[in-house]
Amino acid sequence: MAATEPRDEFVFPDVFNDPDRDAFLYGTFPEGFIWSSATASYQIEGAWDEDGKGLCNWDVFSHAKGNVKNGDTGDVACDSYHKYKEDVALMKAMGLKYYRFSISWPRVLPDGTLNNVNEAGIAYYNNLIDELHRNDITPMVTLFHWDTPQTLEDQGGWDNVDIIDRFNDYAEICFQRFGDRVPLWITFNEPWIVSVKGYGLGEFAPGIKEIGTKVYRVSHNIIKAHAKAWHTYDDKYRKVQCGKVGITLNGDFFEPFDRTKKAHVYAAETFLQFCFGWFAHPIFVNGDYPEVMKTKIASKSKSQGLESSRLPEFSEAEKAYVKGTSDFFGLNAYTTQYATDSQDASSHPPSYWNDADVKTWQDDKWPKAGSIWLSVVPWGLRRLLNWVHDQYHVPIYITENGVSTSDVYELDDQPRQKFYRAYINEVLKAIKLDGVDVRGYTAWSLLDNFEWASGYSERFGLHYVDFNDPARPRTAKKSARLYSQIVKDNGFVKK
Ligand code: PNW
Repeated sequence: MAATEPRDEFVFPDVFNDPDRDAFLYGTFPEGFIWSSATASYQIEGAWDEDGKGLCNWDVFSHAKGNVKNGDTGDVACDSYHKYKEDVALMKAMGLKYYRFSISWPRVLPDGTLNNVNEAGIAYYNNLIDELHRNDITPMVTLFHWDTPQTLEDQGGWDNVDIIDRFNDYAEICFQRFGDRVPLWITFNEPWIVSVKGYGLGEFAPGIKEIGTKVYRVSHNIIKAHAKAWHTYDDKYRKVQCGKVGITLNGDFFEPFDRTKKAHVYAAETFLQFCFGWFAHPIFVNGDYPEVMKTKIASKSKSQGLESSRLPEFSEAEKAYVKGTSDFFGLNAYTTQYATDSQDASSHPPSYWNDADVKTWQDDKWPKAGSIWLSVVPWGLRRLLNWVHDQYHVPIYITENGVSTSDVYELDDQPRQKFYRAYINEVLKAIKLDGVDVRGYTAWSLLDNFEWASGYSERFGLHYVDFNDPARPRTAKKSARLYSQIVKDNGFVKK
């Protein structure tokens, strides 16, 4: 190499140093690119029983012994119910123009129904939204980020078809009361996690373990509830409010372990369909599940002696109703796994995991984070963006991306700084080099917060929160400054 030629720059030179794949790209994002950060109601608000809020499933789940690490709960969390103005000031200081937060359903409708509308809860979100606008920050609002009203959970939660109408009522009151100031709505955050972790593995609320059956019914109802809320907006609110309504899906990227082997490529594709396609194929393609899911689950069900498939079916009318009900693809992306065909493909017990006939794992060499499932694999994000784009041809908003560190007080959070630099750079490559239509990027999370079953033991925040101090002081980590600089430059400028 001639001495004058610029050298490739790598964020993780020891692990990811393929010049074609990993070399850092300088450049800027399209004009108007949306830079945001995110939180969720149960993870930050606290005030679990204040001002008329009803119980949610996570109140009950976290209060029961053994469900959450160290017995942590969201009772106080970041106390954002009282400190929301401080949160807005943090975003303002970072130069962020969008904020993704979620509404607590039982704070607005304490028993989940329109029988009792909690005006104090509505006032809280009105105040938050107004405070955001005063600071020139646009709200991107998630209707359901996992905190189901307990009264509805007691009636079967997402396994009871009645919840579809209850959710639609709740969505509609949100459109009515907040929609004049909210241009972007997300119906559901990560239905995959709700189904698989909540009703399949029992690791998340409501703690049910029916991984072979209930998971498919729960997802079926969520897809219908999403479609119904989208239609409600489309029929009655879109014209006046001019907003967009979408869904946020999560999943790892699945990389064929050996791209020269057909079976590995097929396995990776199959698992992408089992994760994303499960929801995205009905909503974005044709109102129905991916063929590979239908075929595999039907044949496994048959061999298990069942009369019909464990995967429910959509009627023709339902297919037409569900198809095309999302104005954008919300993507939450964190990590990557290798995939191969499963050597010990089994049908027993009936299980979501066995249904796919795929084996997945992560490479020991990949950098680790503070969460067991999260390996740091920047190039996986670019591949995932390309996959979503090729499959669904819709605008993509990255609604979450971020990294955890363990529970230590560390303001110079090097691993997080490297993570954001590397991952955001892969988004730039997807846009500039591959032509993927990505409209926005959202960092998870604005604050350290209640990380579900891990409680406060894993920190995802751009800001450190001291959970031992009743005042819950927030302190910017260095990653907040780094992210703020990327936002200011609208990308990466060689200095
Ligand atoms: C997402 N996993 O959840 C959620 O939307 C956030 O509320 C959460 O705090 C964030 O990612 C970080 O975890 C996930 O175990 C929870 O693979 C668990 C997993 C993935 C995503």
